[in-house]
Parts: sequence; C-alpha cells; structure tokens
Amino acid sequence: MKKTVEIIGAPCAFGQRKLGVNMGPNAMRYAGLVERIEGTELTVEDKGNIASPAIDMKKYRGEQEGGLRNLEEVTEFCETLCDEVDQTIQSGKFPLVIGGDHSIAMGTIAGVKRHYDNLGVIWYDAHGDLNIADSSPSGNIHGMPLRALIGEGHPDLVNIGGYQNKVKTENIVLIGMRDLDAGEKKYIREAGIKTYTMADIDKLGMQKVIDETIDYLKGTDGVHLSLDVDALDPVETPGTGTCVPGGITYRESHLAMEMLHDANIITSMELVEVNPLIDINNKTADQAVGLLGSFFGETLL
Ligand code: HAR
Ligand code: MN
Ligand code: MN
Ligand code: MN
Repeated sequence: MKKTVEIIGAPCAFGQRKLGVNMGPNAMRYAGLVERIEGTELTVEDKGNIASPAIDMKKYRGEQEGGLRNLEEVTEFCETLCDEVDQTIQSGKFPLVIGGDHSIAMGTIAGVKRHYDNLGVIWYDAHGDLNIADSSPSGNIHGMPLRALIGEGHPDLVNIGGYQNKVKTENIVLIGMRDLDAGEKKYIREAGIKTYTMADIDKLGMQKVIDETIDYLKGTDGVHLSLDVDALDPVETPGTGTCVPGGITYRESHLAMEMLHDANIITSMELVEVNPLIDINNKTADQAVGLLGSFFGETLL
C-alpha cells in the first residue's frame, strides 16, 4: 500500500433518482473517515469534493428521454473525476474515491486505468451494474458503469477519459450479486465473468470467496476495489438508494476488507451509494468508515 491516501469526494447524484447520495462524502467525513485512516500507519490528504454540475430539480425528478437519465451531467462529472484520480496516482498516492452514486466508477477507473496495462476490478455490490440503455429497466446510469468500462453502451460513457475498453471481462470479479436484470444475467454468462452470488457466499463463506478472488486476479498489475454499500444487508445497512434484502453482513464485509488489506493487492478504491437522507443516524456512513478502517489496516487488538 502506498503511504499516503488521498481522499477524493465525488458528490454525484445524477446516476439515479434519490437526492442525498451526493451528501455521502460529507456523511463519511462526519463519521470520522480522515481520523480513522490516520489512526493506521498512513498519511491522509483530503482533496475535498470535486465540482458537480448544478442540479436542476425539475429535470432531475423528470422522466428521462432516450433511456439514459442525466447523461450529460454524469459524463461531465466523470471526466473531472478521471483527471483528479489520474493526478493522485501520478503523485504517488493511493486514491480513495468516496461517492456519490456508482456512475462515478466510470470516472474513477478511467483515471486509474491510465496507469495499469492489465487492471483487475473487484465489484462488491448487490448489482452487476452491467446494463446498457436497452437492457436497463430504469434508465439510471448507476446501473451501467461496469458495462461502459468494458467498452459497451453509449459512446459518451464508453469514451470517458478520452479512450475506451478500460476493463477486460476476464479481469472482473463480482461479489454479492443478488439483483441482476435478465439482460445482465445473460451477459455475465456469455462473457464468462467470475461471479460470486449471495448463494455462492452462503456456500463457500467469505473467507474462501476472497481467497479465490485474490488467486483469480494474480495475473493483473493493479486491482481496483469498487465497493457499493448496497452489497451489505439493508437490515444492518439501510442508508442506500436501492436496497436488496439478503445481503452480505457487516462482519463478513470486515473479513473481506481485512483479507484484502493483508493481501496488499488493491491499488485504488471507491466506496459508493451512501445516502444519509435515507439512513438512520448516519449508521451507514459509520459502517462505511469502519470498513475503510479495516481495509487500511486497523486491527482489533
Ligand atoms: N439493475 C437496476 C438498474 O439498472 C438497478 C441498479 C441499481 N444500481 C445500483 N448500483 N445501485 O449498483 O436500474
Ligand atoms: Mn453499484
Ligand atoms: Mn448496487
Ligand atoms: Mn480528461
């Protein structure tokens, strides 16, 4: 792990329809994010929040046209984020991007991939985020970023950062899947993407899932961890816009973070979809910060 962690706040809410996810970065700061990482051996620099296009509430709440809600705003946001992440890595620091909805992954990974030839991606999520406009039931772009990163979908999204094909299907591991749309299931099978559904986690246990994931990605030259808090069970972790019952527990998620820390394979990370406006006393941000503590090397003893 690089010695300095640079926090980049990415307050984007354009990838879905629930305002409040743009307050996720500050909710995590309020929950003690900086202090928590500083409690490990690492140095923390908080770059603050990147600029977001203005939110026009009428348009934001309105029906989308053309199957992609707020396409221009998402694209503009991700272009800015891409350059920020690129700069962070160039200056020798570890980028920790805090969202914001999951559409920001297209910006984060566009910036990351400029530095790696064979990037691996761990997508820890209830959802595959592998839709294109035609297969999307919602038109919400946060359900599409991974597919765009692979190189399919609207050209504006596919070309964020000025280039395409950032992630190879054989370098992806999906963990926590339990709400895949029909088109996503078909795509995952056809592309042969390594997938751990909740049923797989039940059977194997999180320890084996992460051991296998680390082994599976051993040929990559960097691994990005994209952690969507809706991977966790909504009974414990309710502050997120698209809750799906039957999720990963908080303790299992700690185990995953601790193992990834010990394996020392993650070269960039983002944590997304914390929405304090639909949370209970900021507990989802508290948990997100707890998981980040484990990821950055906190121990219980
Ligand atoms: N698959 C559904 C859609 O495309 C729901 C996607 C929800 N996505 C996120 N990110 N919360 O994982 O609309
Ligand atoms: Mn997601
Ligand atoms: Mn999700
Ligand atoms: Mn750019």
